[in-house]
Amino acid sequence: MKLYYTPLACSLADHIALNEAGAAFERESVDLVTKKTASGGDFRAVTPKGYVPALVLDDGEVITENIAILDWLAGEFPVLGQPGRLGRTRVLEALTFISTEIHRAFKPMWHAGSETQKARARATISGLFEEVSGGRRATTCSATGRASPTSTCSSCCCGRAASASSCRRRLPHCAAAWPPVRPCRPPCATRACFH
Ligand SMILES: N[C@@H](CCC(=O)N[C@@H](CS)C(=O)NCC(=O)O)C(=O)O
Repeated sequence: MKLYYTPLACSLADHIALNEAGAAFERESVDLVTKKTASGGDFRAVTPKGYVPALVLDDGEVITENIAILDWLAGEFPVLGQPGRLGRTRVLEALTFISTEIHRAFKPMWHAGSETQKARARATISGLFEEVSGGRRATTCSATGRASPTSTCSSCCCGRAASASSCRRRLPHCAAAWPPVRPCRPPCATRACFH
C-alpha cells in the first residue's frame, strides 16, 4: 500500500499508525498548493478531493478521510485499536471528536482569520485538547505501553491528536497559547514520520 502525505499535515496520523503497526508501505509526499506529488504526478488523479491523507491499497482501491483510513488500519493491525465490545466504538468516538471538533477549530489559523477569530480559536482549541486528553488523567496504551495523549488509548487516536496539534510547530505564533497535549513516548516530534 502507499500513503500520500504532506509533512506535518493531518496525514501524520496515518503515517504514525503505519509505522507503529510495523506495516510495509510506500509513501509519497504531496505539495498541497500545486497538487503535485514528489515524483511529479498529479495528486488529483489519485483522489479528486486533492486532500491528504490518501491510502492506495495493493488492489488499487483508494481510501481517503482520516477516520476511514485509521479505522481500516486498526482492522488490519489490531495493535492500533482497542479490544473489547466497545473498543472500536471508543476509537471512532475519539477520532471523530478530533476530526470534527479539534481539526476544524484550527481553520482561522490556516486561512488567514482575523486576530479576533484566531484568539477565539485558541481558547476553543485549549478546551478541546483538555477534553480529548481526559483532563490530563494519565492514560497508558495497553497495546504499546506508551503514554497516550487521548483518554482513549489507541495509536490511531494518539496519532490523530498529534497531527491535529502538529500545527503548533507550523504556526509558532500560536505555540504558547495552549498547554501541550501530554506527550507520546517517544515524543511525536522525534519520530521520523513527523518530518
Ligand atoms: N476530511 C479530511 C480532511 C483532510 C484535510 O483537511 N487535509 C488537508 C491537510 S491537513 C489538505 O489536504 N488540504 C488541502 C487543501 O486544502 O487543498 C480528513 O479528515 O481526512
